Amino acid sequence: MILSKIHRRTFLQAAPVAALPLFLGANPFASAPVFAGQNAPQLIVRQDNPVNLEFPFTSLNSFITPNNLFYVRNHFPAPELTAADYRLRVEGLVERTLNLTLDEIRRMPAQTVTFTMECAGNTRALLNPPGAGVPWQLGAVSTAEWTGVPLADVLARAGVRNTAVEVQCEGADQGRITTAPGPAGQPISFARGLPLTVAQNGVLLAYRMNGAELPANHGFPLRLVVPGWYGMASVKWLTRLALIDRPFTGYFQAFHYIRYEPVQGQYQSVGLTTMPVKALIAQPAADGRVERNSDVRVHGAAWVGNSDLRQVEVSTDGGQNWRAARLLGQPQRNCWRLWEHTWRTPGQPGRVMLMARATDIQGNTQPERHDPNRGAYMVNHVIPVPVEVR
Ligand SMILES: Nc1nc2c(c(=O)[nH]1)N[C@H]1C(S)=C(S)[C@@H](COP(=O)(O)O)O[C@H]1N2
Ligand SMILES: [Mo]
Repeated sequence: MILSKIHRRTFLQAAPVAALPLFLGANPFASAPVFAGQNAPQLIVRQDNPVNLEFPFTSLNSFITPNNLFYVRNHFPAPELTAADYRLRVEGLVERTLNLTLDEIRRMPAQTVTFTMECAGNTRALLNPPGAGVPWQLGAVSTAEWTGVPLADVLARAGVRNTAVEVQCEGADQGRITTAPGPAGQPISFARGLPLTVAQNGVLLAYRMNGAELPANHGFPLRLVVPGWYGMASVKWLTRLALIDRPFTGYFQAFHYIRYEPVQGQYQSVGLTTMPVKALIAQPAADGRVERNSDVRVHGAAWVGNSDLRQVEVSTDGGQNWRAARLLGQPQRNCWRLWEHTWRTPGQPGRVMLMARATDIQGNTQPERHDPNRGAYMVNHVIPVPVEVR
């Protein structure tokens, strides 16, 4: 099987551990696979079963991520749904219960949105110590053009009663929770609650991805696309929408994808929503080598959910001095922006720490350190990238 081949190749290319005087603690990339530039980029296997695949971020060279390189985050094995048998059930606090076929959904007026989706656990493997969960490094983030029907239109067709406050969105994938703590016994499905105000505003029921039919691993035949929000909101293999009169408290809502926030001296759990501002460096890659006295292109991507970027800055001296990077292309709401900076390398050989830092139009910038109240989620602090000048 092709996956085991990728698996072997990826894990054999462990980078050497290096001494890093400028960074507190260990090299965050100590076990990072080095991208071999001469090979065609491939997804990096982070977990076999269920399959979890990372976009090889160091190969970033286009705004749109091709479907075969778009990261995959599955909690359970992908269900095998067929277009013919598929139904979307809309029920709960509605005037009319619906059982829509795929054809009925496809016959409704379609829209296309481009959206950068990031898993809330992206970059957690670079925490020190690494965060628990799928060990994502840089690439649990990708950008695609999604085509489908506005969720608002389907909800209008069902007629939402005015007591409804949320849409409970359920996928057809199921499994037992084996990692404690979790609900024991019966299999559960992946389900999330979406506030109606969000559900009726720019959320899509997508059946196409980058012009192609939605691939199996990305939710065939129908998935939610919630622009600006972390990926967990974009429920795949969507088969049921239930209008409910209180916030949903299922396992993937109340136990996962939360952070803690002090409210009057007490810590309360808060569900994750939109992606805070973040920039990552694609090249040079961690532990890469560059020639001294030369011009080197430092480049990557930066994004923020439900806001806009103001600037991306680059430091080539471990965070002492910062220079504005060049933002490429045009800004697009809820999409990453590619950026670059030309770095004149030092005349002397040695180790250098590269950093990138993005700021949004509200002035929010990336923190220097991870906030432990976010657990292994929402990792958006500045990530130092060690590079060897020779
Ligand atoms: N039904 C279902 N939907 C799901 C998931 C899942 O496991 N099952 N994973 C979620 C998470 S955590 C993320 S980050 C995105 C990933 O979407 P992708 O696999 O298309 O990249 O899907 C979300 N939707
Ligand atoms: Mo995720």
